[in-house]
Amino acid sequence: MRTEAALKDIFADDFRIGAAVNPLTIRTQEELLAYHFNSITAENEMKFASLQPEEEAYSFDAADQLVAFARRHGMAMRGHTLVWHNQSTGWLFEDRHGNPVDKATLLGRIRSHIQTVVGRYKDDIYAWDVVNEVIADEGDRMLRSSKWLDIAGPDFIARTFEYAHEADPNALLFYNDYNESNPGKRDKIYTLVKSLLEQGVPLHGIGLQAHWNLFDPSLDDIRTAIEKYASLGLQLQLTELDMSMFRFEDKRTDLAEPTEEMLELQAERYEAVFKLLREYRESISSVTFWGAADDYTWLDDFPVRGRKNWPFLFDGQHHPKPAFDRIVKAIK
Ligand code: HAH
Repeated sequence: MRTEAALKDIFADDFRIGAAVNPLTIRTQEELLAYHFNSITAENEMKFASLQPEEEAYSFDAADQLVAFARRHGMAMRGHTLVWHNQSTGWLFEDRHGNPVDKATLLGRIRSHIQTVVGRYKDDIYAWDVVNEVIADEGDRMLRSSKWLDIAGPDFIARTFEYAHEADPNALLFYNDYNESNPGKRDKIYTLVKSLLEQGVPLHGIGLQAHWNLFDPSLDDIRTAIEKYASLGLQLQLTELDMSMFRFEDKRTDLAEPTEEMLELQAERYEAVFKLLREYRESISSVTFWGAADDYTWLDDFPVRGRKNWPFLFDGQHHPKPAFDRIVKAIK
């Protein structure tokens, strides 16, 4: 039996508390998820390659299981993601001879995909990450190079939002990206979204992935990013929050457990972050972690092979960590 307060209750007046899940974790973490969280996102199961691995041969089994889990527990569900340069499939960009398709064919295929997928989950999914990670990380260049950009030009972004809106006029549509608090990338994300809004594109929110670590980004940079995005009059969601124990450049692989010092730093950092997020509760409608507890995270083995990570508020046994206790103490 759990005695700690539930995250979803602590933040009930502020924002939803979500977790990314998969068919394994809805079994292994069911009790934790049901107790603390009131929203889920499919970690991989609604990406293009998972849903339509071959043309017109959809596989909905795994995604449907997650949707059923959300229903059973009365949770909200976010959709992730419709257009992304990764976890897509070769066939989408090619004709049957392996040559690149033209722009009309590519847009026709994504429109049909969106009609099918967004249409199918209309009653269950209230918000979609429509376009994921199209901004370039480095330099002045705005859009990252991709097959999308090569074939369709920058238009694919606006068209994809229009198709999603057409498929479900009630869904909230998000642009989602990482390194969102980095000043250079922040300004590019802002500029892209602003120009989409000026073109009348149906876009309702910005997803800040928030793959952060103990040291970066600074609280000041997070705050400035939130204020800048919120100034567009959109709602914001943290869509993939985790707090890695390691700096991005850190390659160490010697730890079997987090040190006391790491757990303490992580507690301070989570406390400060959630205090800050609460200041912006008028703009932030949901905070989703990219997982739920330290027994499973995409950061195990990424980006450093053979290294475990402990980025969440709950440990490998699903017990509250120091970071959880600090948040509760700071908020109530
Ligand atoms: C996110 N990318 C993706 O949005 C999510 O779908 C995936 O499961 C994990 C992380 C973040 C990212 C990346 O994939 C590679 C390098 C940097 C950041």
